[in-house]
This record gives sequence, structure tokens and C-alpha cells, in this order.
Amino acid sequence: MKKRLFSGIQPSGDVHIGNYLGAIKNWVRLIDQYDCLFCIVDYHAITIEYDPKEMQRRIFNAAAVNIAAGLDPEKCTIFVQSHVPEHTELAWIFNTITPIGHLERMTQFKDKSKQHRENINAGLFTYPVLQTADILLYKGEVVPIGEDQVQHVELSREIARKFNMRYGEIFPEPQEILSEAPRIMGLDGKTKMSKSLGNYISLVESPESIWKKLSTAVTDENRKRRTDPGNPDICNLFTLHKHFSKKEQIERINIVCRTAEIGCIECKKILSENMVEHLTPICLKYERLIKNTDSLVNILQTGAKRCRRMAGETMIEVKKKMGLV
Ligand code: AQP
Repeated sequence: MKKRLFSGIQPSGDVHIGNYLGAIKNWVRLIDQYDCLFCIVDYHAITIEYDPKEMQRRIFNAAAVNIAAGLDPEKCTIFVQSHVPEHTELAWIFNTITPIGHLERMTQFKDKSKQHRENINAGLFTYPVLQTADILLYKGEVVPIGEDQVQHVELSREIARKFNMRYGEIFPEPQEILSEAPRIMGLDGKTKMSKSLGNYISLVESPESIWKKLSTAVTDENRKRRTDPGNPDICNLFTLHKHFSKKEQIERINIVCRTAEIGCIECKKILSENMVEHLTPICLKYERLIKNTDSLVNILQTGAKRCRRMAGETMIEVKKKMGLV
């Protein structure tokens, strides 16, 4: 039997190259090795302000982009969190064994509370408890994520341990898997690339827009003039070159940037061309998929059906252990 893998993505905006390099590429890589469940976590996305009229489009968008990027629905299960009510049921149970102090330490909660001062709601605070329920409902053993989510998976291990000790052994302690690009910085070079910060390149960005965004992106800030030598080690765009450009180009840029033989504009043009080349097949597939919502609905319904069955079985076990039957 294959081990179970669980991971999720929020329909909170355009899926971007940070999501892709930090998580989605790894999901695709691991698809044959594990029994993979990929969840569009809409209940997480509503912890920040959003437009209800936009949500359905975003859910379809998240499904289509991920499939276009390589998540073959024949090989994995793709579903929407709110289609399986047991996620919130198990989250409630986990709320009763999660110390408030642990949640107060969560970096994402602190960051999002600063970002959304007018809406610091209880859902934002208990987000990692719901995330733990997402994983453990299916007894997920591995969780491929970006670096920003590591603290949450650590907490999910603690909650699993605590439940098992208090009520009896049911849950595995999930382990995170990080990609080679666990933290992609935004085009401002200062903050993590994020859907909600608008500092990203989407996975289905047009070639014109990719160039427009790259042309104003921050590079090595110490390089003021074209004739100044640059330092690729601290240039955010050089990190992107490492993921999109060809080996010889990366090696050359690493040398000629330091000697000022290449300027930032030329360097950005090379990156832009390579990014367009890499992302074009994803864009084309996405455009085909997004037009066929019936097929997307079918994929998501099939996924939810399988997940509801598994979730129901786990909840029976949980309730028996807790004396709730
Ligand atoms: N910048 C990033 N670099 C590497 N990995 C990243 N991930 C997100 N941003 C980066 C990883 O992508 C997966 C899906 O992310 P998510 O949708 O759950 O939400 P997030 O982590 O909060 O991502 P965003 O884009 O920053 O969304 P918003 O702005 O809505 O909060 C996760 O595995 C994540 O680690």
C-alpha cells in the first residue's frame, strides 16, 4: 500500500510561481510514489476578506491551474474542502486539545493579523487546527509544502501526538516535504511571493505581462548603474533564473553579472523568455480546461465522493475512542 500524501492550496487569488516552485512541482513529482490527495481549501480562504461572487471562479481556477501544471486527476484525488463536512467536525475536536499558547506562536497568524488588522477573526487564529484536521482526516503521512507552512505541520504532529496519548492511537504524525525552492520571494524582493500581496507572477500570466512585471522587479539593490558589478547571490531574479533558465545561461549570468558585462535589463529579458517558454504549455492546457467546467465539476465531485467515504470512516474511529457514540 502506498503512503498517503495530503496537501492543499487556497483559492485566495491567482496561483503563482511561488506556489508552483514551492509546492505544486513537488506534488507532480511525487504523484506516482504516494496515494495523493490535493485539496482546494476554501474554508481557509474565507478567513480573509473575499468576494463571494468570485469564489466559484477561483475554485475552478485553482483546479484547472493545478491540473494544467501536471496534477493528473487519473493519478490523484482532487477535491474541495467544503465538500467534505468532516474537515470542520474534526477541527472542532482538535480545538479542544490545542493550547491557545501554541496558536499564538504561529508566524502566519502574526503576519496575517498585521496584514488584515480590520478582520482578525477566530478562523484566522484556529487556521492551523483546521489544517491539522485536513491532513489527519485522511491519516496523511507526508505533506509537501512551502517553508511558510512548516510551523503548521509541526503543530499537526503535536496535535496528533496529543490526541493519540489522550484517546488512543489513531493518527500518524505527518512529515513535511520541502521542494528545492521552499521560499520564493515576491517581485519586490522583500516579502514572500503571495497571492494576497500582489507581488507575484501568475502561473498563467501572459508573455507581455511577465515581461512588464519582470522589467520593474527589484534586483541587487546595490547595483545603481549599468557599469556597477552585480551580486547574483543577493539578487532575487537570479533565484528565478535557477528555476527557469538553462544551465549554461545560469552559469554565464553568474559570472558576467559580477563583472558588469551584462545589465539587469538584458538579464531580465533572458529570464522572461525562459519563463514564457516554461509556462506556455501550462497556459495552453489551462485555457482548454477552464472552458470545460462540466469536466472540472466531475473531477471535483469524484474526488469529494472518495474523500467523504474515507473521512466518514476516520470520524467513526475518532468518536468511538472519544466515547461520542
Ligand atoms: N512564496 C512561496 N514560496 C514557496 N512556496 C510557497 N507557497 C506559497 N507561497 C510560496 C506554498 O504554496 C502552497 C499553497 O499555498 P496556499 O495557497 O496554501 O497559501 P499561502 O501559503 O498562504 O500562499 P500565498 O500565495 O501566500 O496565499 P495568501 O496570500 O492567500 O496567503 C503551500 O504549500 C505554500 O507553502
